[in-house]
Amino acid sequence: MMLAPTESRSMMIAAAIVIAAFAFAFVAMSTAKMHSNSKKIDHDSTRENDMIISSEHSFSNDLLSATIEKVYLFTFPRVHHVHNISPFSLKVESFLRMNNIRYEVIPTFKFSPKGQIPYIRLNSKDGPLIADSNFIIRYLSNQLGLDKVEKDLLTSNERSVSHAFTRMIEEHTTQIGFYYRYGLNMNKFCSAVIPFNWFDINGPLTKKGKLFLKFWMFVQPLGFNKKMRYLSCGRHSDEEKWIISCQDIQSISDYLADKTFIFGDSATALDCTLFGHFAQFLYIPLDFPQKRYIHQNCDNIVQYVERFKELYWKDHWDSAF
Ligand SMILES: N[C@@H](CCC(=O)N[C@@H](CS)C(=O)NCC(=O)O)C(=O)O
Repeated sequence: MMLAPTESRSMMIAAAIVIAAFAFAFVAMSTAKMHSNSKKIDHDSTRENDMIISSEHSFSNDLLSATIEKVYLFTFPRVHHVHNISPFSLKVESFLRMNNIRYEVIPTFKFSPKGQIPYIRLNSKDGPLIADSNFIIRYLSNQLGLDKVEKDLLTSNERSVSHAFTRMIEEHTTQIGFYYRYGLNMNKFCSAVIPFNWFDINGPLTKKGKLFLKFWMFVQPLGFNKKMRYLSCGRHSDEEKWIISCQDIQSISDYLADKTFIFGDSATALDCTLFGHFAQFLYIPLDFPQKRYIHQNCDNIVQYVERFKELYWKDHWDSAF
């Protein structure tokens, strides 16, 4: 069917209008997106600046003006051999014990707003919350003046070492240890340390508790192996993972040498960190490659971990099991 010239002209005009409308919408949307991105960038850079300005604290004024009467430490329930399966919780609890801070452990599977364990609440079970072991220690140190003590005790070089070793063991060495126990040996790990009623924190053994344990044993290896794929150290072969994590351990052993604690005669926050992580390798009855390495090459670490446990945990370590 042929169109009359006037009809074909009006169809072309209609098509041109539709195309122009689409083009306009596209440009408008792109501009809006660019605008919102630039706003986002401004917002982010402002936040970053705030963080830099307040890098000493980065805690709210409410938290900074709080007095600390008692600390409630929210963490997983106790386990066999290593007290807590979270090295980060062991570290915080060690810090509380080392500094004689009044505390109570609240066993839980409820994670912090950051999606992790441990966290603390101040002065009551629903008091102000602080999440992440390093934030907790920084906050308590700041509030109780312990940071000044540590500043007087340590040189600036030692403080840099403390920072670097903390990051290394938490973000690298221990992640490889987690991969060994969760990614490759979840069943053996659970049989070794997890009490059969672990998930029954509020009462006697329930069907639900048993089911949770089964579910966790199924999902934890999947979740952790997925996480490992996103970590740079996860790209190496297993053999290489053991080697690079043992290199971390060797560097700590070399630095510790024959000192009582990592920086000499007095224990500091870094000793709490190292204890929390090494205790996992040494006391969990699993054949960690890192454990074998420590026993063969780093007797000073074995002695050091025992020394710390004896001094700051004593009978409390074994009391419940
Ligand atoms: N940076 C955190 C790490 C805490 C952490 O990794 N906790 C583990 C339990 S040991 C956890 O909550 N994992 C769950 C997750 O990260 O999704 C800290 O120092 O507290």
